[in-house]
Amino acid sequence: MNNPDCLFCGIVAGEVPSEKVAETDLAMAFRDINPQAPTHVLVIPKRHSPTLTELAGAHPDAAVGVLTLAHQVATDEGVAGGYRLVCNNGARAQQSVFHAHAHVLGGRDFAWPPG
Ligand code: DGP
Repeated sequence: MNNPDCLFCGIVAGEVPSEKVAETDLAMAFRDINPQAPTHVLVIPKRHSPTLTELAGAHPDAAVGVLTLAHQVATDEGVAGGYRLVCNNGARAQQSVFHAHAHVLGGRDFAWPPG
């Protein structure tokens, strides 16, 4: 479940400090270290999977757990009326931490298309 070489597994284990905002049995949410909006929270599965593709294939319950907690975070942060959920899936999509995660971004207007 835990990958000793993974930064976000270290956050799940409490070995790496983070500003946790919520958790369930399947997922954990904490503030991004480099926020891109007034609300910028990362939602991750507690179980290690490098990408959302692999998580959804191997552990769909955990993928649903990430989505469910993301909406709960948006509600708790007061941005549920309009927020962006970003999943950078793979290096070509600029994923930089290879433990699956979703970004919950809110509190400002967003442009489309994304860069
Ligand atoms: P991505 O590019 O989609 O893989 O996003 C990874 C995000 O993780 C990025 O927005 C910055 C954030 N991040 C990286 N290291 C840390 C850390 O140690 N703590 C926290 N809270 N966030 C981190």
